Amino acid sequence: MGFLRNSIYSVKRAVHKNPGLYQLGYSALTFNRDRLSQLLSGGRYPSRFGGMWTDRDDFDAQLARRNLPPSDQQQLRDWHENGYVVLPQAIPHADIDALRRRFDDLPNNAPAGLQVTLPEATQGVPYNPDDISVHASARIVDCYHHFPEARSILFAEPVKSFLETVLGAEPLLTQSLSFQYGSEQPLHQDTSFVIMTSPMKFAAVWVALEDVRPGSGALQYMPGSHQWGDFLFSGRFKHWDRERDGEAALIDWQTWLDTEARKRNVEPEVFYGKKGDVFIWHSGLAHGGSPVTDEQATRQSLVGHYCPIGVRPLYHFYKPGQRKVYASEGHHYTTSYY
Ligand SMILES: O=C(O)CCC(=O)C(=O)O
Repeated sequence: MGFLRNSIYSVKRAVHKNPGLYQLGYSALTFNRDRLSQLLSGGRYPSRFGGMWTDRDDFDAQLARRNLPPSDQQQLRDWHENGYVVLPQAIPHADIDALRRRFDDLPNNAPAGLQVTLPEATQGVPYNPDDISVHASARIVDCYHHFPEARSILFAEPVKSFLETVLGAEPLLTQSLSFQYGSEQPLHQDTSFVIMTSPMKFAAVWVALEDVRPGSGALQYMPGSHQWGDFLFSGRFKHWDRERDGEAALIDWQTWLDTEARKRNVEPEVFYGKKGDVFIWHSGLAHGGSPVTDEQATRQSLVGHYCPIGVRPLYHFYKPGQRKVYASEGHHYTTSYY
């Protein structure tokens, strides 16, 4: 498998020198019916990379066709306009306490091979409790693979039902991040780093595992930014690739986000969720972690990223050993780490 992966990376490096060829190969490799149907709909989305039915310019007609109860319709109008929704108290506290007990126990009893990502490392590193500290932006990745308690939360009925509605199919959980402290990650759109075969057709779920306190680095976001159109990496791509685009492209993208926000007078808003509240954002919504000003304040939270079944995370192609889709109690997930 290592040989296959190295070969894939060598081909990728070679075609980086020709972005047109890269784009052609990339499109052929990631071709799927879902993406095709978005392309055939002929420019109905604010992004040239398509999106969900809720992004279409005939959203009102699409909504009317679905015959939903009035409260669901309002929620979907908010999602369409703002790019996020809040599901208050969607997760039972007992489920959260069960997962927190797992986390509390990690320093003594971590699952074999558990991984963490750190901003300075390009890949996951083995879990080490010393890495989990304030300002470290450490994230335990895909804990749902190890802990059924995390799957209960990430597939809680209100969460799964909303995702299924906007994605138009059963959600496939492709990645999770667990935070002990605020991430302090600059405002960004997931589409640059979380790569799916339908680049705009995925969503993220943020679960408050405790009440979010001022100073703990609350989640912040730019309402409506999912409709700002496309920043193109190397003039063609929705996602960033370090080798292809370089670090400087990330600065250009940040500048673009700032400019688009200023044009529309949009300021970041902050989510002070209570334990059990859920914030769901659209793949294109600019969001991040606000600065941590109280170093004693934890901000325990769990994030999941999902695409619809039928779409795939790109790691299924460049990490062929990680293509497996796991079934668990009627839900489906996949992981690039385990
Ligand atoms: O929770 C946060 O502070 C940010 C999380 C985030 O940006 C992400 O998961 O994409």
